Amino acid sequence: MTDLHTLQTTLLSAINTANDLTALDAVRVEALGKKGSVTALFNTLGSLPAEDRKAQGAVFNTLKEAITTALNTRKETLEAAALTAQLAAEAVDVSLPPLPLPKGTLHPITRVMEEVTAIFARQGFTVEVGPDIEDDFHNFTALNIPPEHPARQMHDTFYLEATSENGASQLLRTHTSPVQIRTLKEKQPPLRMLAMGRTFRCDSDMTHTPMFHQIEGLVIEEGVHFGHLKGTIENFLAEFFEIDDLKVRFRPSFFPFTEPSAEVDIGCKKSKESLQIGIGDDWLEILGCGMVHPNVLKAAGVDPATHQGFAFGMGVERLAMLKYGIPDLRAFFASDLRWLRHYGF
Ligand code: 2NM
Repeated sequence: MTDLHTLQTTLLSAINTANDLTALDAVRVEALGKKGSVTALFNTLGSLPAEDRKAQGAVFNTLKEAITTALNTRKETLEAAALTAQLAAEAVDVSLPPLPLPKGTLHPITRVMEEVTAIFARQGFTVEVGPDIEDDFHNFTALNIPPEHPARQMHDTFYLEATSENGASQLLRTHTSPVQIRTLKEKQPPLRMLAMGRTFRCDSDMTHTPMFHQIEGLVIEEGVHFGHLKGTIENFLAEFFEIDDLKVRFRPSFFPFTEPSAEVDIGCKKSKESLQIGIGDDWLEILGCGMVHPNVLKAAGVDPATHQGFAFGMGVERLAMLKYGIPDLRAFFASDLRWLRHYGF
């Protein structure tokens, strides 16, 4: 009996200290396998007197059941621990992007806006922002485009159905100039700023998309004159197109918000197949500019008697097409991955 008790204690201890399922199964085979220690006990029954067999068999069965129960309990514990460990090891954060990480690129529009920002930042310009949804005052009236002015029709404005709190009609800004008005109202001159971003005009064909991008600049400083405007623009274009002796031409023009106004061309060579910037005797229109109209300064709370300034504006898609040789405007917004990978940076 003492032997049986020792055997049970030894086996139970081995079961409860088995650290994994393999070790536990080894204990099971040691006890209950064909040549196991508990199996061996049952093999002794045959040699016992018939009247003792039943009682002794019951004792062995009790032992076997105790061992079997302990094996099953330990097995469940080890399996649960193994599952917990496996779940922890295989944990996946489904919010992460797939690996290997797909490589993204900068859209050419973003690239141009960053390049222009870098060039003007060296001259002390800041970048200012304003809303895409504007009111009539900031988009038109303050820019010397009063109601019934023909320039309003030129802009093919998208009007919203809702009106703003003061009853004024809301619209999608047709240029980034309202950002200049808002900035001037808030900050005191001297001011050197850029506004850039989305603009909207109800126009869609080979060379127009209803949403496009503009970059505009404004400098308001005492004593600023057209010479500063010319120098700023010439320097910018040479830097942007990376051509030191780029030919630049100013042509008289008209904008309601500037007086005098000019359109600026750069020297190029046009042929049927291609366009080369920096060589040749042809001209390519690239931006508009001028001295800010006194009415615009007044509308923004600046006294035209003490301050003047210049402003300029250009289309981002056009700059990108010229600098990077992108032929088709409408591809900019088609979200074609092959195009984005080809022209992205
Ligand atoms: C252009 C051409 C000429 C311009 C004017 C202003 C403001 F708000 F200061 F009056 N911002 N941008 C301007 C002037 C824009 O784009 C072709």
